[in-house]
Amino acid sequence: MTNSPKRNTRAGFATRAIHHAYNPLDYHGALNPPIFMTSTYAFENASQGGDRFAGEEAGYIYHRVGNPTVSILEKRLAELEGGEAGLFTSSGMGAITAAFWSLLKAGDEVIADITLYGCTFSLLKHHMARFDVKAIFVDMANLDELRAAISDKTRIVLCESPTNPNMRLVDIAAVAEITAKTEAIFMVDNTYCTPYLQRPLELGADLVVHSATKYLGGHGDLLAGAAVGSQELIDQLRFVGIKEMNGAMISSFDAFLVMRGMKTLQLRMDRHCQSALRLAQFLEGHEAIEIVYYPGLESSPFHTLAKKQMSQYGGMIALELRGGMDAGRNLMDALELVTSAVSLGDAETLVQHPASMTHSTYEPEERIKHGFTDGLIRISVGLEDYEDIEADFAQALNTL
Ligand code: 3LM
Repeated sequence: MTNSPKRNTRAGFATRAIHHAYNPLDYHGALNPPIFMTSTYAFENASQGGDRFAGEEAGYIYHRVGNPTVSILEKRLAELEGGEAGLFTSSGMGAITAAFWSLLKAGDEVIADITLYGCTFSLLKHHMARFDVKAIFVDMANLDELRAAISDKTRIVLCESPTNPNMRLVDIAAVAEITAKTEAIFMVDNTYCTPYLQRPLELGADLVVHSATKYLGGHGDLLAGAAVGSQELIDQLRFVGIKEMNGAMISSFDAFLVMRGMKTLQLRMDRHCQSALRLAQFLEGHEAIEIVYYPGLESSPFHTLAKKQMSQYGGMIALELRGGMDAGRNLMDALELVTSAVSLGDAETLVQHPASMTHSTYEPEERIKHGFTDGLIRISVGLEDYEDIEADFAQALNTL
């Protein structure tokens, strides 16, 4: 697998997203990487097999530990995130649990921001506790809360930015400065941004995780996850978390689909961001709407931070209607083009109600404590003609 310097180094983002870590001439000229559909790999002889298992010789052994199609994708994402090594998994939760299983032991503590994707929250709050790993939730917009919570038991500090579902931002460089003085690994879920909008490793984070189901795949047709970090960290995730604990290896077919999606990542993200900014501005001016949460709006308390750490403001919007939860559900039902569905980052504009869907893992009083209300509606702005998206929201809002 040649990573030809002529083709790949110091090229722009889109060029690397299309070419990095693959040279067609290494594979019979095939423009696209072959999909290696194999669970196991033949050894030349017994000693070679033994050497591979012992890590004394490079080479593939078994799909759960590595596959040539997946390797190309892993190198490509690592390159785009600015990390040494990458790992792809069968889902975003597969990547997050691979990190937890690999890095945590009984007695450790994880400090997480108050707002997280619902299943990540539940994993920390309910399930890690069963293994004597304590989760401490702090408002990471308040760095003093973080400083006060960190101790020698802190093994992982975790945040999303922007947060799912309420679009709060965490100052990644500021958190990294604090965690750098400790033994803790600072892990950022970069699903909402992708490396095109934000590169947490360059801001000082140690580990980036993704739900590649979302913008990286980009077409709502697969489930995948990823992690990027130092070779040492990624080796731990691969050889402990994936190989011996959760087994959440991505299929080579899904790896091919993610690679196909990533070829248009920059184009798609530009469009998601442009349409989301316009829609947020339109929604903010509408009389039925109480508040719009979007870091691109001048009114957002996170606008200055967004300009500092993101190159654009992303494709996700959250809002509260004046009529609260009932109005939110009525809005969802009145939309005609826009689809009611969870997930995000697809070509289709999607709308969902976090309190009863993605974030129903929080108790009602927890949702308030963790920064979002039962009336919140989340929009994943798609790639349709902007005018059609706005027209659908306009007609649906007018029915309220
Ligand atoms: C959702 N989110 O609609 P998978 N990290 C973040 C995420 O948003 C997600 C994951 C990790 C949604 C999925 S809800 C049933 C649908 C920031 C997923 C987990 O395992 O690939 O789904 O990633 O917000």
